[in-house]
Amino acid sequence: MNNGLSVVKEAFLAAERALIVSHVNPDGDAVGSSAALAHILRSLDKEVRICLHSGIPEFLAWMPLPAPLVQSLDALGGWTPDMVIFADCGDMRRAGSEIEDFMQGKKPGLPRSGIVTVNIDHHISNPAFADINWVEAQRSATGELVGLLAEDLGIPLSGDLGEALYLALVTDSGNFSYANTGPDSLALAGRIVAQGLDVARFTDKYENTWSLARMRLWGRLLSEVRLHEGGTVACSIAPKGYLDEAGLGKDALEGFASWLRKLRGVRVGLFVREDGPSLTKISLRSMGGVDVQAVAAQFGGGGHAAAAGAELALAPDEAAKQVLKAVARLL
Ligand SMILES: [Mn+2]
Repeated sequence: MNNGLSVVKEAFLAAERALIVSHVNPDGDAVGSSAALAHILRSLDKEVRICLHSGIPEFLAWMPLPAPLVQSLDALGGWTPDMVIFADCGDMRRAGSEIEDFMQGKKPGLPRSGIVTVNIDHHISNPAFADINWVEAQRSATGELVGLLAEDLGIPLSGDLGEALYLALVTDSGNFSYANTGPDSLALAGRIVAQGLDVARFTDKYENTWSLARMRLWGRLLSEVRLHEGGTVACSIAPKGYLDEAGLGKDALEGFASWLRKLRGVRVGLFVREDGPSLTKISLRSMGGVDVQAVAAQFGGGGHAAAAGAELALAPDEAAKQVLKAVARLL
């Protein structure tokens, strides 16, 4: 059941100790929404903790968090929440196996009973897994919902809160360029800027931070892009050795998949990244209404119609072959 903003607002006002969780390998929407929710709850004088199982990636390390960050429920020590909020999690598994255990009442030391769970998200496949669910799939970012919640509570979108929300919006809308960009997301961004966000300073902090090694790695990958299906599918493969040689982590490839959409005539971009032996991450991006979420789902992943991903227990070349076949069937 989808409850909407007002039920979430009541739960926020009633809670005393809130734990915010988001998905593993968090992106700007996950981190921005989590930070923004923490700002909101701090404004309401609640105790807040944030749990991100894989921590904050280096490219988002500059984001100020108004609450302690932990990477596991055990690290909370004796602190027990009375509300757990899922931000930007298409399903409960995305928050990590430990959180899933908690949801199933199987986490030692943290009983499921007596804790209200809240699910705020914009993934179309979200099964409304919490006690209270606010899922709007047409929203560009989870941060868009969080911004509406802040406004409904009368909390100004200024300072660090505005910046966290803006990060969420620009991340999931591709700097307001994807099909999910609409009047609502642009108007919210406008209200954030009207309340003081300096767009150029934000861009300097967030975008203009590349190392020469990263730029050269992208150049190498761009020079190796291959076209398939009569030029409608672009594929790029990043063997782990490329990152190792460049002395870079996988963060350095954040955003690369979306870059493939720039090729004229391409309807689907496939980016294949080798993370380890027989462990490959695939990222799919699409244009013109091709639903790549359906392809990602075939491989146990998920996401949105125009941006989806999955992890495959295969070598990168084999993963690319299988996913390209599934994409071809879709076109
Ligand atoms: Mn999102």
